[in-house]
This record gives sequence, structure tokens and C-alpha cells, in this order.
Amino acid sequence: MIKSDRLLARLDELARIGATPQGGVNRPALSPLDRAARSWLATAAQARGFALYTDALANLFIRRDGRGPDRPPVLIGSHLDSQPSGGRFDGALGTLAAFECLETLEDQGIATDHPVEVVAWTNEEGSRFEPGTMGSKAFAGKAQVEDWLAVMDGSGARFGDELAATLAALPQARPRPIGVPPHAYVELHIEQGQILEAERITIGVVTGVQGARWFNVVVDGEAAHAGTTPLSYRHDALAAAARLLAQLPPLMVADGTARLTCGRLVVEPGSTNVIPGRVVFTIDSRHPEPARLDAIEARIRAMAAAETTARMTVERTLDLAPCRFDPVIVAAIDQAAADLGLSRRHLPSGAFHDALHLAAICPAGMIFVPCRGGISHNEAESIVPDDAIAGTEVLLAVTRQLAGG
Ligand code: HGY
Ligand code: MN
Ligand code: MN
Repeated sequence: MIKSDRLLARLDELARIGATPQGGVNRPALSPLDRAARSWLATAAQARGFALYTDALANLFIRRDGRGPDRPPVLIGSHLDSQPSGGRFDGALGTLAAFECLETLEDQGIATDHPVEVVAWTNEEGSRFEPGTMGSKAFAGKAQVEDWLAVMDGSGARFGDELAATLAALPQARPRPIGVPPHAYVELHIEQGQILEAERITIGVVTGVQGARWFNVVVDGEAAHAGTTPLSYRHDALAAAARLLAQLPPLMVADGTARLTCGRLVVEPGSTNVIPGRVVFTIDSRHPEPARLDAIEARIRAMAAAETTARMTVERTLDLAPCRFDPVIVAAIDQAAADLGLSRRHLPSGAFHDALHLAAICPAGMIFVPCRGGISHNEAESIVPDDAIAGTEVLLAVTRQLAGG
């Protein structure tokens, strides 16, 4: 049994790092607040005698050795970075539940064949530095740190500089090569959707993750006087952007599984009496089927090409293929929930997660617990504490089974 009070207290403590007035968190990747969260967790880890490691992407690993130190570790964890108006549990629950499992193994003197390592992946959210899941993507060998060093955030800060500062801020963590293949990976996360709560189910046995693509669309029109320019002379970048964006909800009506979102739109020069000369906006496109992701992308590109009053260029900035989790891990999670007498159901993940990349290099799976109203990426995100405890008990049971303990 885990120490549920300890888990809940840690969740409250972590939520204070980057706390927002509305009860959420704003803990941008590789920011001083992210560094504070990492140091806070590292201090707790060192107090238990666990070893700390980081790699070129500043992924943080907390290790408890097994009987066979040379055996590949069972990795459990999630991420500590958050959305700007994020909730207290997205990423934090999975990271701290994993740490609670490590502490429980230590408390009870449970020896495992494989080492068990808690991981906090760098920049899962991708909201400060695009794209998301950088840490786990590079760990899975799908990208190199050099690909992103020059990426800038909205203030002009470089990813490479913030990465170096984050690594320097945790001297007690020993560097290790990136991508040491794990024996298995399991991540606990809130569902961020409405299914489990609506069906009054405690455990989501996640079968896979749907695909995700991000686009950056630049619309170049012509700034002009709002009072003197008739319609026929206008090259209104915002009107052109609006025409394309107005087509996204009909695409979701035509294909009820598609999820299309414009999360950011910047208008230049942004003056009341100037016709916008330039607009830059994002599109987040999700679907479980690659062919549908292709069709939606083709539609977006066709609409941009067909625009006559302004030039629209579409750049794809994220492309996460859908993944299915290892049946052995899925079955282990299902069985652990059953053994604990917990209600459970299989479901795919609408959100992407670091587990998507781990699934490419080792047996991987995810455990979901409900969140109230399915609300997430919102400061109002909340959970029922008993669900978090139940999810952590399932994570512990699966970890022990995979690690041989
Ligand atoms: O955007 C996502 O799906 C993840 O929650 N960051
Ligand atoms: Mn997350
Ligand atoms: Mn998230």
C-alpha cells in the first residue's frame, strides 16, 4: 500500500511551485519554476538515497537499483512542465505517483530484479518551446537536441540556453547518454476527457494515443487605412484567416472523430484603425487514423492555396503518429485494476503523452484516472483524491510485476 497522505501532500506542495491566483499552475518548460520543481523533487529523492541522472535533453531520472543493476530499468513517470494556465495534476500526478511508488518500494524493502526509475520528461507540453514531447522524442531517438537549440519562446529566449541553465541548476544529477533502452514504461495521467467520470469508472486502461499534427499558418496581406480602403482594394490578413478558420468546425461535423483547434492567433500591426497586414495562427489537428490526418492536412493546405486576397503559408511543426500500447502492458494494467477491485475500461487517449514515444522503443502503457468534467489545460482542473490513490496503487502493482519485485 502506498502512503496516500504523503502523495496528496506532495501534490499540494508541487502545486505551489508556479501556483496561479485561480488555483492552477504556470510552470513553463525549462523556466526558473520548472527548475525549482526539479530541485524540489531531487531533494526529496536524495533524502531517500535514490540516485539522480539527467541526459542531453535534461530529462530527469531518479533511480532505485534492482538485484540486477545491469538490467534495463522499468521507467515510470510523466512531466513537470505545465500549460500557461494549466492544472495541478496534468503531468504532476504521474510524476509524483511514480515517486510515491519508488518510496513505497523503499519503505517496504521490496527488492526488484530490474532497477526502477522515475522520469520527469522535458517539455512535454510544447507551449513555451514548440514542439511538445521534446524530451521523450529525443530519448526515443526520433530527434536530436541540435534540432531545437535555436528554437525561441515568445520573449526570444533560446531553448539551448534554457536547457543549459536547467542542466546547470541540478549539479547533483549525474549526466548519462540519452536513450538508454528501458525494460518497460508505464505512465499514470488524468484522462483529460469526460469518459471515465461519465461512466463512474476509476481506472482507464489506455489502449493507445491518437495522432497529432500542429501547423503554423502565416497570412501575408497588406496593412491599409481602415477608413479609406474599400473592400475591393483590401488584402485583409485577418479576414483571410477567419475564412479558413471558419471551415474547421464544419470539418469536425463531417468527421466526428477529428479535433481541430486554433489556440493562438497574432494580428499585426494590431491597431484599431489599420487593416491587418499580417496574421500568424496555429492549428492543432488530432485523429486516430493517419489517413484522416493526411486528408485534413491536405484540406487545410488547399484552403490556404485557394485564398486570393492574401498569401497563406502553412508549416507543419509537430507530427505525432498514432500509437497502440503493448498488449502485455495493457493486460497487466487491466489485471492489476481487477486484483484491486477497481472499475476499469479500455479507452484510447485523445491527448498526446510521452508514452507515445516510449512505445516506439519498449513495451509501454498508460493508466488514466478521471478528472472532474474532463476539464484540463485549465486552472480549474481537479481530481477526486481517492482516484489518484487508486491509480497510484495500480501503477505500483504493475511496476512490481514488470520489475520482478
Ligand atoms: O496536447 C496534448 O495532447 C498534451 O496534453 N500536451
Ligand atoms: Mn500531460
Ligand atoms: Mn498537457
